This record gives sequence, structure tokens and C-alpha cells, in this order.
Amino acid sequence: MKIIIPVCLIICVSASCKKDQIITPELPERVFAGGETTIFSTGPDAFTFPLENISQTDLNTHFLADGAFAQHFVSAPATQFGGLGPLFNQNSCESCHIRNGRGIVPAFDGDPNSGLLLRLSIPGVGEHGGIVAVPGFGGQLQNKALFGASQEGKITRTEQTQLIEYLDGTSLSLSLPVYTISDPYIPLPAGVLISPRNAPPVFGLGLLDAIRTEDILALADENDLDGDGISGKPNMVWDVLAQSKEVGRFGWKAEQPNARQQAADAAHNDMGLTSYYFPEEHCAGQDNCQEGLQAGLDVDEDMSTLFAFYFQTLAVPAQRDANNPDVILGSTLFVDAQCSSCHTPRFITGSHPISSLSNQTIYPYTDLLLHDMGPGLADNRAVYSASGQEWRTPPLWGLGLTKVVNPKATFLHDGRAQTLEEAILWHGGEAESSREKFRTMPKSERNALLAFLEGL
Ligand code: HEC
Ligand code: HEC
Ligand SMILES: [Ca+2]
Ligand SMILES: [Ca+2]
Ligand SMILES: [Ca+2]
Repeated sequence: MKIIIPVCLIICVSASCKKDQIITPELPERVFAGGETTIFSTGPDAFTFPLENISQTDLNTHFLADGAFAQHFVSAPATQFGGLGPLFNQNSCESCHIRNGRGIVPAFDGDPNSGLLLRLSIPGVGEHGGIVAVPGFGGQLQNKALFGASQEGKITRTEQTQLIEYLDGTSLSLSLPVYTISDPYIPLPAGVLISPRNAPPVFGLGLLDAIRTEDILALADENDLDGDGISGKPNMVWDVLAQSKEVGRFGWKAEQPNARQQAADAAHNDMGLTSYYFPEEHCAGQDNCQEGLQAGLDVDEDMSTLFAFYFQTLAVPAQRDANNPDVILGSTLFVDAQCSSCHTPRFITGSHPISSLSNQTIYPYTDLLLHDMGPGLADNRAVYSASGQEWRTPPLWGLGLTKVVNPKATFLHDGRAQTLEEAILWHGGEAESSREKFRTMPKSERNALLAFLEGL
């Protein structure tokens, strides 16, 4: 009897073990990049799904909001969706944020249909610590105009290349785009500062909205007191409704404090739609600019809410290939190379008015702070607390699906990097030692790190 029992135990235990492995493989927590909101999709529509745990009421609103985001606005007068322009860049949100992913950089000089736009200013500090707008042009170049107004100019690009060498003797050439304005409708004043910005992906932003401000501030280390060479700081930006300075979260320099203001700013600057937040057209002094406009605001409170609701309730796709040995090695190298010092892997969200976003354990890989990225990435155009060399750490979730969603999509604030490898090699400033760790890795390790990023 004493002999039979253990034999039986061993057989039972090993059998149940096998069964478990086949039926329910253990998924690490980080696979659920958006916590309970995570969706499992790997196709071209991977960025278009609503939060997995969304309520039925919110789902109905999400579908309405989807319509607003895709809507092509027209000039006034119109019974619906009027108010486009008079100056604008594109007539719908989606024409820049393609399938909710990135925009495409201009294909040729003067290409009017790109997702990249130029922010403008002249040196100095403006109202609330913001930029000083360019007389006649404002804070952004609108390259389209309705009849009667003048488009402000065209986007032109030249390129410079530089060579990066790996220790194994192979090399890679990086190309730096330099954007200028051609055919301005009036002469540009001297010394105009230009910051090219490509349209970033818009999914998962409700979760970033739901991160507690104190959790962001806890990561800031402006004077690098811990001596690790990394000194993230928040951008303190103007909150139009609160009439106070708040921590910025959205945009490549974290210039917008919350989802609603981000949406209203996009509608206003990129499409010429006035709203409760920004009630005046941004004509920067053009004489014909106010003619033919509809009475009142172009978008009402409901429409403003819908623009924001859409991207707040877009789900993050799950991490892929998490159990692949290369991906596992890559995730270790990501920490060893200090990538995770800025691309903070994990947060737990606070409470949010959209309840599906509350108390979620998420893996966005951003600290939402500004970092000095060196002269190579600089736009030399300060805005609020962000210097001309500082950028907000972008989230890396969904990164590997970027080109599945849009094969022409590229990386970094001005879309200069064709690949993830190029994006890493452009890192400088506070991230210089991190980049050097990558550059001096053996090829197998570089590939493992890239495999990890491709799986995000
Ligand atoms: C002309 C192209 C264009 C159009 C049209 C456009 N956007 Fe954008 N969007 C951008 C660019 C470029 C940025 C980055 C801006 C920056 O960093 O200053 C951006 C940023 C954003 C962000 C912040 C993303 C992040 O990760 O921080 C959101 C959200 C957004 N846009 C939503 C919208 C909505 C909603 C609309 C329609 C009302 C819209 N956009 C229309 C180009 C566009
Ligand atoms: C000092 C902070 C910092 C460190 C360290 C850092 N990054 Fe970044 N990373 C950034 C910032 C800021 C940007 C955006 C720069 C820009 O667009 O000009 C960025 C951009 C990226 C992008 C492009 C994202 C996009 O949406 O286009 C990738 C990929 C990336 N980082 C990966 C890495 C990897 C891998 C490492 C480690 C080898 C690393 N980063 C280290 C701050 C950092
Ligand atoms: Ca308008
Ligand atoms: Ca303008
Ligand atoms: Ca530090």
C-alpha cells in the first residue's frame, strides 16, 4: 500500500500539469498592456477597437464618437458638420491619425495631405508662459484655406544624412529632415521657430488620462538628485477651463493637460473648428477670415465631448510573443540599457469618470515627463516648461503594430525614423548612454531588444 500511493500521485500530478500547459498557458501580467481594457488583435484594425470592458452605454457613445472622428467637415453654411476653416490642415481627424495610428510625412514638397504639421513661434515667452505667436501666421502653419482666405504657405523639406557605426563593423545611415516654409502668403518675419510634428497614434489615451498626477510627479527628478543622468520633469501648461497651470500629458511636448482640451485644440488648429474652449477663429489677422462663417460656435459641447470620448475609449492591443526567448531577453536588455528609466513600464490608474479606465494595471512604457534628447532631435522651440531640446517620452504600447496598421508610418516626433532601430539611434542627451549601450551591444542582443519592441 505504502508504495502504490506515491506512484499514483506522481502520475496524477504530471498529467494535470501537462493538461494545464496545453489549455491555459500562463500569460504574464504585462501582456495585458491596458489591463482589463486590453483587446487581442494583431491586424490592420488593431487600433480601432473600443475598451474590452466598456459598458453598454459607453459603447453606444463610442460608436457615435467614432463617426465624429471620421467625419469630413465642410465649410459653413451647412446643416451638419459645417464650420471647417477658413484656415485648416485637413478636414477630418482621421485623415491625419490614419486608422487611429500615425500620420504620414509629406511625400513631396508642398504635399498638402500629410499628417505632419508645423508649429510656429517667434523667440520669447508669451501669455501663461506659452509661446509668442508669429504675426500673420499664429502658432501653426495652416496649408489649406477656404475661398476668400489665403493658405499660409507650403511645407518644404530638405535632408541631411549621418552615419552610425556599430562595434561589429556594420553601419547605418540616418537621415535628418529639415522643414521650411515656401510660398508664404506674406513675408515671414525673421527668426521664425518651426517645430515639425507628425500625428501620433490615439489609442489608449483614456488610460494615460487616468494616471494620477502625483504618480507622474513622483517620477520627476529635475535636478537629477539620484545621479543616474536622467532628469525628467513635467511640462506645466495652461488649462483653459481651470484657468491654471497643470501637468501636461498629450502631444510630443506634453502641451495639453487633458483629453478634452487636446481634442478642442486639434479641432481648432488643425480643422478650424471653434468650440467652447477656443471660441475665436485662428486667422492671425487675415482680413477675409471671418466672412461667410456660421453664427455661434462650429462645434457644440456634445461634439467636443465626442471627439475626446472617442480616443479616451480606444483600447490598447495586448503584447505579443511574450514567451519567445528573444522577447524575454529583450525585455531584460530594455531595463539594463536604462530604456525603462524614461519608458516607465507599469502604472496603476486612479479613478476616472469613464469607469472602465479606473484602477487598471497598465504597461504604457512612458513616464509622461519631458527629457532633454540632445541637439540631434531638438526643434529649438521652447513651449511652457519644455526647452527646445526636450520631448515627452512617448508610450511604446502597440509599437510593433505600427506598420501593420499603416505601412507608410514612421517614428519619432517628425517621423524621421523609418524603423525602430533608427528611432533608438537618434536618442541623445539624457538618453545618450542608453543609446550607446544599444549601439555597443552584439548584434544578437540588438535583435533581441528590437524583438521585444516589435512585440509591444
Ligand atoms: C493635420 C493633421 C491632424 C488633424 C486633422 C488632427 N490631428 Fe490630432 N495630432 C496631429 C499632430 C501633428 C499631433 C501632435 C501635436 C503636437 O505634438 O503638438 C496630434 C496630436 C493629437 C493627440 C495627442 C496624442 C498623444 O499621444 O499625445 C490627440 C488625442 C489628437 N491629436 C486627436 C485629434 C482629434 C480628436 C482630431 C479631430 C478633431 C485631430 N487630432 C485632428 C495631427 C492632426
Ligand atoms: C532620457 C529618456 C529616454 C531614454 C533613456 C530612452 N528613451 Fe526612447 N524616447 C524618449 C523620448 C523623449 C522619445 C521621443 C523623441 C522624439 O520624438 O523626438 C523617445 C522615442 C522612442 C521611440 C520612438 C517612439 C515613437 O512613438 O515614435 C522608441 C522606439 C524608443 N524611444 C525606444 C527606446 C529604447 C529601446 C531605449 C533604450 C535603448 C530608449 N528609448 C531610451 C525618451 C527616452
Ligand atoms: Ca471655423
Ligand atoms: Ca496659422
Ligand atoms: Ca535621475
